[in-house]
Parts: sequence; structure tokens; C-alpha cells
Amino acid sequence: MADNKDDEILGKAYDSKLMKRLLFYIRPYKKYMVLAIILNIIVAALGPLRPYLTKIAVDDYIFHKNYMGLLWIVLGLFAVLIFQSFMQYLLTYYTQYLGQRTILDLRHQLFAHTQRLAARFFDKTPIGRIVTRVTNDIESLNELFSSGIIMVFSDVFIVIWIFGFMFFLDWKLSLVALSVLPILFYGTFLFRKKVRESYRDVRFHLARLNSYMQEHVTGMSIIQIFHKQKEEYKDFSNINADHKKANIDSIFYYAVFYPGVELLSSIAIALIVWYGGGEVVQKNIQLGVLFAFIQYTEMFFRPIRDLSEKYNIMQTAMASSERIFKLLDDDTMIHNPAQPLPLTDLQGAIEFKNVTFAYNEPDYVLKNISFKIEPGQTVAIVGATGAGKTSIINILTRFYDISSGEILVDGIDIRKVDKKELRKYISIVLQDVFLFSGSIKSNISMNNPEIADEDIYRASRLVGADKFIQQLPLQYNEEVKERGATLSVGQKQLISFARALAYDPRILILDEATSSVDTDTEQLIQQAIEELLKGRTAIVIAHRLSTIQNADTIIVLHKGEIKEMGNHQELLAKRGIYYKLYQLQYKDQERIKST
Ligand code: TTP
Ligand code: MG
Repeated sequence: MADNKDDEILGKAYDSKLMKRLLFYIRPYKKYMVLAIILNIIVAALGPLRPYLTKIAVDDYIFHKNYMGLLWIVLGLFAVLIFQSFMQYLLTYYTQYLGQRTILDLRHQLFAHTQRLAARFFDKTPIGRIVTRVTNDIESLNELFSSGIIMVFSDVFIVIWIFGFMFFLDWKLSLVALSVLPILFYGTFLFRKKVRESYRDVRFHLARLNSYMQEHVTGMSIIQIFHKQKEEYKDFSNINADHKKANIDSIFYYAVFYPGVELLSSIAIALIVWYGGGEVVQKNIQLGVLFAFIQYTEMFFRPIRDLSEKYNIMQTAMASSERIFKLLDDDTMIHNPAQPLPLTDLQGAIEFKNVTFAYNEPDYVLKNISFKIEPGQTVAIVGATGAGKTSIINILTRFYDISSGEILVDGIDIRKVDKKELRKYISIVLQDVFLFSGSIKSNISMNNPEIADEDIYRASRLVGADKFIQQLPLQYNEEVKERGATLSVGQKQLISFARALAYDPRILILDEATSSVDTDTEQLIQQAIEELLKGRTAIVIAHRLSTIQNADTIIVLHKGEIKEMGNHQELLAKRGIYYKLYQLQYKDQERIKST
């Protein structure tokens, strides 16, 4: 569960450093913040007016049978209520507006940042965690911006304001009402502590539940084929039960705390009625004061109780912001040079010079790799699984930076140019095709405005994808669902070829999938590949003999090292690794084809 460590952070409810950084995001909307605070003070100030007006109604008008005056007071009360409701409406609207605007910006920034992160970051970070940052964690900040910070002001303000009214009316009665406060404070303190612990439990178990769910839904077909539903169900039940228990624990504290506060408030009112009633009988105070006190006592419990909830909001938000900032500060990036060299009109020469590379130093997956490709040539890379073929692509496109050596395009070190410039000239067809949700058209053009519809159709025709696309109900506008679940492997591959061709790249990289397709599709793909390779520099990780045979150079990779290099005939004559591979693997293919 080491992965969940981040999600367990539960620090302070207030951290001035984090808060300063958070306020930075509010700054553009400062005027809404100020407006919200002013509205808040107005709303907070209006509430305690009502009991005071009641007191005047009782003592000055009801007692003296002044019906006209009473009517005015009632109208006044009514006006205060209406005004307060209107202010409350504005307050709710603007605080929520403030919160939404702020998190909109933060979400933009977070997504943009994630887009800049390098492959290494995604190797070590579970997807679920990044999603949580952009959803849950940001949501708890929304709560902080929209209610937390501002409401804390108003709660404190209301309490002081009510106490002011109370002491102004009668200090002895005030002391009686406040006599329950020590118990309330102690209870709140205990509650906060317990809730905080159980909250951490809930979060921990929720994270477990989520990751279990994600993994098992993704791998559902494997579970079903191996008939493991029962076992998986049992595992899930346990995790689910733990989650329920954590939640019930936390509900228990709420279930005790809230009625407890109610009880205390009733006791306080009983004390007021008992003591204040005596005072009224003895004519020490007026009846209206007693009325007002009963209302004030009811009133001041709410903000005090809410403050403990605000404390939780603050604490959650601080923990969330810490996690968000940690992601924003993550600098796992492939940096561009300060002064990138221009890369105009690339011819497409590629050279690897003593390249060494590791995903995790010192586990080198490529050692001392050197080769050269002239513009327009095709190089095939062959080798056993895990030999490092895909890794060669990963470093040529700068998804990863190499440990030592040099990779040159047209004689320029790729680390000296802008990544964007470099990638503009390269198209890549990966082992597993990734389709996005959207139409087939947008999947081919990748929404590049420079690619016209005509280019899309032409590319699809050239690679032979056109035929099956024409047969779809909406043709090029057909929606790709769930990463292409409604398309076959071969069809997806053809789409990815069309995608590569539509870009008309100088350098084409092809990581051929090993997955077998039917002979018809195989032929289609074969033709598509030939079309793709025409007039470009190409690196092909090939499993198809015909692609390999036609290559200008074949590189035989073995455990990260180049063992043989040459064309098909030369390598066969050598009777080395390639020869053996050919005997084992490709001969069969040829035999099947010729029959
Ligand atoms: P690859 O370069 O992926 O090997 P390959 O492309 O030759 O294999 P295949 O034919 O099956 O596609 O991997 C070389 C080594 O690098 C291997 O030990 C796995 C490791 N590796 C990582 O650690 N992280 C990665 O992201 C990749 C792609 C590979
Ligand atoms: Mg590979």
C-alpha cells in the first residue's frame, strides 16, 4: 500500500506557506473575495438583530398594548428577514463563483503540467493518483475557497456579535447561558480528534477500494476466463467491509456529537428559563430580555459547532493542496535547451553514436549502440522480445533521455533542438494502437487543423483503411468508443497507419505489432507499410519477413547490444543470429505464404 502514502497525509489545518500559495490563485478574483467577505459580515450582522427586535416587541409594545408599534416591529422583522435572504443568496452565489473560478484555473494548470511531464513520471505514478489530484483534491480546495475560509470569518464574527448583544442586555444571564461552554469546547475538541483519525481511515480504505476496482474492471476478461470471480469477490468483500467499518466509525462520532450539542443547547436554554424566569418574576429583568436570550442561546451554538466542521474542511484542503503542489512541482521533464538550434527542412539522416540507456540506472537496456541511416533508407530492427527494440524508439523521440552517447538527426544532437521541432518530423506507429474518444476522422488527423479532410481520405485510401471505414454507418464520422472497443486489432492498426501517413513525416517509426491478423488483413497491412515507407527515413521493428527483406539495413539486437548489421543476404551469409532467427521464425512464414 506504499502507493497510498500520499493520500494519507493529514497535516495541519493551517499552513501559512500553503495558504500563501493558495491565495495566489484567488488573487485574480480578489474583488469577489472582498465582496463575499462584506456580504458575509452583513448576513452575520443581521441574524442577531432579530432576537433584539423581538425583545423590543415584547417589552415596549406587547406589554403596553401598542398594536401599531407592534405592527411596525413585525414589519421591521419581516424586512430584516427578506433582506437577509437576499444577501444570503448573493453570498452563496459569489462564494461558489469564486470557488469555481479558482479551481478552473488550478485544474487547467494541473492538466497542462501533466502534459509536460516525461514518460519516466508516468512509469512511476499510477494513473488513479493523477486522476484523484485533478478531481477529488481540487474539489476539496473548492470547498475551502467557496465556504471554508470565508465562513470561518463569519462564524467567528457571529459569535462575537451575539455575545455582544447578550452582555449588552444582561451580563448575569449571559454568564448563565455561557456556563455550558467549557463542556462544549471539550466535547468539540474530542470530536475533532476522533473524526480526524477516522477520516484518515476512510480515505485509506477508499483509495484501496478504488485501485482494486480499477484494476479488476480493466482485467475483467482475464478474471472471467480463469473463473476467478468467487475469489476476487471475496477479496473485494473484505476491502468493502473495511471501508464500511471505517465509515461507520466516523458516523458514530457524528451521531454522538450532534445530538450532544443539541442536548447542551437545551440545557443552556433550561438554565436560562429557570434563572431568567426567576429574575422576571422578581422584576429584575423584562420578559423580552428572557425571550431574546432564549433565541441567542440557540443561535450561538450553531457557529461554534460549525467551526469544528470548518476545521475539517481546512485540514482536508491543506492536505489536498500539499498533494496538488507536489504534483505541480514535479520536474520529471525532458527539458528543452535554452537556445535550441533550428531544425528546418529535415532530410532525415539519423545517427546513433555509442548510445547507452537505462530506464533505471544502472540497469542498462541499450549498450553502446551505433548505427547510421541515410535519408530515405529503411532500417529494420529485429531481436527477441525484451531485446530493446522499442527502447530505441523511445530515445529517438526523446520520450526518455539517454545516459551517454549521442543521437543525431541531420548531424544535429537531438538534445540541442526543441522537442516539438524534432517531433514535428517524426510519425510513429506503436505496438499497441491508442485511439481516443472522438470520430475516426479526428483520430486520424489528431485534430490538427493543418490536416484537411482530403488528406485524411487520401491517407486512408493509401493504407487501405478506406474500405472498412466506408462500410461503417457514419463512415469517417463514426464515433470511436472506449479506446476502439468496437474495432478489430487489424482495423485499429490501419487507422494508426493512416494517422502516421496523414502527417506526411520525414521520419517514420513503426513498431509492428506481433499480433496475428487474417491473411486478407495481413496483405492490406503489408501494402500499407510499403506505402508508408516510400520516400521517408524509416525505422521498422519488424516481424514480417517481407518488410525485413526489403530493408536497406537490418540491425540484430540482442540483450541491448547490436550483434549483427547488414542486409538480408549479407546476414544470411554470415550464418549468425539472424540466420538462426530466420531458420526458426521466418522460414515458416515463407512456407505458409508460398502454399
Ligand atoms: P523493450 O525495448 O520494450 O524490448 P522490445 O521492444 O525489444 O521487446 P518486444 O519485442 O517484446 O516489444 O524492452 C527492453 C527492456 O526494457 C526490457 O527489459 C523491459 C525494459 N523496459 C522498461 O523497463 N520500461 C519501459 O517502458 C520499456 C518499454 C521497457
Ligand atoms: Mg517492443
